[in-house]
Amino acid sequence: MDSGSEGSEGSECLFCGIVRGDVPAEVVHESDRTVAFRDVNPQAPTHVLIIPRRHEPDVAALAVAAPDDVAAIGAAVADIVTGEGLDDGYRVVFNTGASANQTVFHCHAHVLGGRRFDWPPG
Ligand code: DGP
Repeated sequence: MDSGSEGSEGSECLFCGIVRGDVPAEVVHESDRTVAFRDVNPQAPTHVLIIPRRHEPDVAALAVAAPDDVAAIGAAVADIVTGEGLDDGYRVVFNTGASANQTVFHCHAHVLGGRRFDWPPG
């Protein structure tokens, strides 16, 4: 199973590697439950990924297994909005499943800001 495959975890999961510090990342925020770092392929002037330290494949699975981690992601969003100066507006996205272009199957919230966003999304 490759590093981004559904169900991978532990040493097989890219984002678990970032949590452990084995995979380098530009970390911008940490809490006891979350790590946030800049996306390697940014889609906006600010593009931060927030991940739970716990490995779950998506936000729905995380909500079942560890609802406090979902709340911790929300709290991290608030800190990142303040830290990155996104008070004018920003977008939080959980791509979930292959048809929504999820490519890394360790739950992550994209926090995007610094430009305008269209609706409906593409
Ligand atoms: P998604 O398509 O929603 O699964 O988003 C996965 C994101 O992860 C994508 O925007 C690119 C980012 N990404 C993939 N590999 C790495 C990496 O090694 N480091 C960092 N910082 N971001 C990564």
